[in-house]
Amino acid sequence: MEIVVSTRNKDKFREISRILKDHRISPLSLENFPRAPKNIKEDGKTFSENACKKALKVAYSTKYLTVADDSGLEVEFLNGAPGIFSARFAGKDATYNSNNEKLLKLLKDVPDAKRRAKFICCVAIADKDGIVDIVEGKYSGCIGLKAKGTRGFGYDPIFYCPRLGKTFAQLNPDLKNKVSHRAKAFAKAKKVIINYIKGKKIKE
Ligand code: ITT
Repeated sequence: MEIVVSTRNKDKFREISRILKDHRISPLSLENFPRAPKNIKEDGKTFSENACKKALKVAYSTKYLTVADDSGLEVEFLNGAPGIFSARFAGKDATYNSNNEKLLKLLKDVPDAKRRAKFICCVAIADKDGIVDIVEGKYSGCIGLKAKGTRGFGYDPIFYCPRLGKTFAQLNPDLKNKVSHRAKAFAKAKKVIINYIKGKKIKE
């Protein structure tokens, strides 16, 4: 079954499509739907509200089963910031680099024990009639002292996983896609999608 992945972020699309892909699911990008809504305003107060908005708008417009991921990084020392503002932490024209620099600056001289952080990924699954389900995945680690590694995207170079002894940007992409917040959330989303497909077949 073809499903739409409602994201304009190519890095997220690459990870999501790799995690979701199997013989039953073909992920389609928004590039296949030129009339799908652009610049969906992320004005929710939670990851879940934003994920639902991104999934519903695209599902209504395309009529396809749609998944949307709203994700970000919560830093304990900053009381959960940047959180839902992760993409634009350093301002309206933020880049991955400027976000990372801002975060490292805010944590300058903060000792290791207080640099705990977690990635959150909330996934909303919707069809043309509304939300089908909402699932979430988390991954805990800490913010390193400087950027390391060239893989991944976003905050990956400064997100250190003590269990793996590496930043997310130093991981082989296949490993990140097995263990990350996104991997956990989309493993749950995959079950929801497969049940949805089975339910549809029974009705037909
Ligand atoms: P869409 O809304 O179009 O999906 P976006 O990039 O704006 O694209 P979000 O609002 O969900 O998506 O913001 C997610 C931000 O959180 C992303 O831009 C990164 O800065 C950060 N982020 C999320 N997952 C990440 C990951 O696996 N590694 C590093 N940074 C991540």
